[in-house]
Amino acid sequence: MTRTNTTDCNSHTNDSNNIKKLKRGFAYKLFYQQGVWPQNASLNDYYLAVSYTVRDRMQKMFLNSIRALQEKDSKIVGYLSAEFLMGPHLHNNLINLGLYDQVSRAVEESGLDIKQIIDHEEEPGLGNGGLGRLAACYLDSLATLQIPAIGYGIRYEFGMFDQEIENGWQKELGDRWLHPGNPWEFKKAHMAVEIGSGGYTERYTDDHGNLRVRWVPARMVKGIPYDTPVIGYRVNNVNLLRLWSAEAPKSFDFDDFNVGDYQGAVHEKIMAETITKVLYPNDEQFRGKELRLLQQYFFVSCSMQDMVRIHLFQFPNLDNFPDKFAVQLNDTHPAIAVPEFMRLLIDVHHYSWEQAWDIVTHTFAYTNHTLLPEALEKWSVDMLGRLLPRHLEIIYEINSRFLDLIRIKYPGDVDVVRRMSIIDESGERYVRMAHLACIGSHAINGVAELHTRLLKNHTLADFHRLWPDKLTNVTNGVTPRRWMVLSNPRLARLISSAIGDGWITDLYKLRKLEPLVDDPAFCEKWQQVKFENKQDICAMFSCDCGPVFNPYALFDVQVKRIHEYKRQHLNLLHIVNLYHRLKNNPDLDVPPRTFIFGGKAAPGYTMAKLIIKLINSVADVVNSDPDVKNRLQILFIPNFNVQIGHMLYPMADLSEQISLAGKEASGTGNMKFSMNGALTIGTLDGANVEIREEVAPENFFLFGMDVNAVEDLRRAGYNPQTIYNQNEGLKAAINLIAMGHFSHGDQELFRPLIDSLLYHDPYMVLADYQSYVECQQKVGEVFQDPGRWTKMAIRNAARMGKFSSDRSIADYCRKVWKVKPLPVELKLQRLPENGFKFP
Ligand code: 4GP
Repeated sequence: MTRTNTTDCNSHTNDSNNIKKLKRGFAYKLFYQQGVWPQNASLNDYYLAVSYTVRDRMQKMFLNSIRALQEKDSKIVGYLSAEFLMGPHLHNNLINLGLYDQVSRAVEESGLDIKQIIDHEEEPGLGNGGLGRLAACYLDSLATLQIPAIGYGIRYEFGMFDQEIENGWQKELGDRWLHPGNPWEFKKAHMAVEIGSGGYTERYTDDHGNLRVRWVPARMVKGIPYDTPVIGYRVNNVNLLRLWSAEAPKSFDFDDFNVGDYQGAVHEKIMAETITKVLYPNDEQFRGKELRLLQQYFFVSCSMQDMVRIHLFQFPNLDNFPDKFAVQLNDTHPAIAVPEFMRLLIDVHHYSWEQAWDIVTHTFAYTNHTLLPEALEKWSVDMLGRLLPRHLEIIYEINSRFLDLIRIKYPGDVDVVRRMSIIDESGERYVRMAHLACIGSHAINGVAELHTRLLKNHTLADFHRLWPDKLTNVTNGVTPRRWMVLSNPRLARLISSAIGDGWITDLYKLRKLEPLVDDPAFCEKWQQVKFENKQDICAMFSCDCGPVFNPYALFDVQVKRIHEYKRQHLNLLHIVNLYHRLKNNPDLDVPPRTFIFGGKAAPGYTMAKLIIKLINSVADVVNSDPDVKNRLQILFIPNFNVQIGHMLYPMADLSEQISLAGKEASGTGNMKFSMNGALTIGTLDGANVEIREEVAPENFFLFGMDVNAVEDLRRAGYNPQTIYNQNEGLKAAINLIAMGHFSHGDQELFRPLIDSLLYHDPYMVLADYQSYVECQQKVGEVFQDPGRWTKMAIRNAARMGKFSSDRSIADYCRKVWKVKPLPVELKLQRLPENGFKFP
């Protein structure tokens, strides 16, 4: 898996030649593309000039990759995802291209600062959290493993909102990622496709006497693809992220304009462009908005039409489509692809129902990402029928045939028919998208072993009983390129100097670190890396007014979306308890701790927003209390995103993975922390279970109930008040909050949160409290033995092989997609001296 004929060259002369060329490239781009003199250029101009220069270096590979696809009959993965949380591109591309050192020297010799240029990039935040970031890791691994793939999604004009903290509360600001200009994308206006909505369907007889159906949409919009090249690590393969943007079919209506209706003239344009305007910021919370359904249909139809076009470029018909494309539905957001592809096959390409269904069900596979019932998408039949009348007809037909099968399989069992139907008829009628996805796919997977087991036994139990081989597990993974090499260069250097750099593309090689736990010099270097990473963040946050963080403290970090099931409030109860104990007993033998939080709350999720306010309120009091100075500090880092993640995972000592067992499908932050040498405190939930298996129980701080205990407790009748009444420490912590200690005496502010914990506690925070506090006590004790801690940390990192997204993608390729690598050769090396002769 090495690149051939690349600019990545070792010799000194070549190096300096390349640097010269790069410098010339920057100047050229600044002059011709940005149109400025260096002395007038802004930082943004420099960023763009450097990025365009780097992008040019990818073009040769990009075009050769496309050629390889056209020449060789290989299968392509079409990854349909409403979210791709890519993170900044420049730094990643430099690393994958092997150009980081040369470009930073060229930048430096041009009088600029590479860090400043890299940090200037506005990251494309086109995702909410786990699901979108996973999609981005998978694109990196697909390219690195040389698997041809196209990621299909939406080019939201406004991605995830920016979070500011004002007086302790979250404030949402619009994200302006496109504002500075996006040097990484290519607009392909000539590949636009047309997308309908609304209207009606009609029956007609074609010239051959066949009865056919036609959808007559009321409105049309154009889908314009924007392509971002995705380069693998040190290979020639460049894949594609193709994001769709909506435009009106014509810019405005001259008739309206001429009669003076200026508003009316642009109305259609504005309406069309609304479709891809904004990402819905709800994580695992279904909201049933019409525009969201339109977004889903829009990008799915664009993508399916695109794949059909690519296929027909090579083949006379769609008979063998599933041999050419494996299409993954990343959750149910793209599940409307099932009836859309049926429509294309039957209405447009005139396949019979049976032929079409065979093609569809051999094409799609579906990944489920959540067990939360409130996250499962179900669209009102009325709305879906209004927006997509033909699709509703097709869904009914799919359902009717499917239910016939169920009736034959389970004669007389009306209950199973009701449960498995695509249409939920228990009240207002809904289309259950998960059922549609399951029925239309040849494979279904969960994202961690426990999650898959729970899908099999609960959420999708009926489907599993019907098709025992369809449901499989593919445990999530994350890319070590971004999450180690890019974000933790000190650690990456240390590891490579000890065991070589093979681990970057084969993470199991980290195992070679294990014997080094007995090498004191290595352990010392390991500690030094962590310490320097911590110092970096301390330097960023030290100012006259705010707390100065102590790099010798235990850095205890919880960064992820704010959600009650993730239990940031459990973490807080422990902090308040520790604070209370330290106040009462200044001699308490616990190590100093810095608690760090980060994460966004969905704008409409009141309780999550109140948790943010509580974190900040507790921070205000604790950080300014001289009694605990240097022993307890709390920091809420606003606007947690990929960029901030780069900084936080490498400096953590302790990773908080404390969700209620059975709620977190997998988690991926847990993997990022461990590979960077943090120890986990966690429940037996999601991928924690497998992380603990890999690193061994003695290197993992386990607490709390497992899924069975949770189930038993719920069945027995859970009463949080009993726990509160019996646990003095818990009572003291809750009372401190309730009495207004952290809210200037205001006893009302946090009452909804306290009441929820005391009278309802849906995520059983109180039930796990004591076990958590005891486990934290153990964490503190172990941390006071740095030798032991370091060994545990090294063992954690060393055993992370399984959690590389390369392993996940290899699993998908083998179990689900049946695709093979297509190594790309650089046939076209350079442009011909005399230019091309255009065909
Ligand atoms: C998330 C899950 O909550 C998380 O456990 C998992 O690691 C991640 O997907 C990737 O599989 N789910 C979502 C969602 O982000 O919107 O359902």
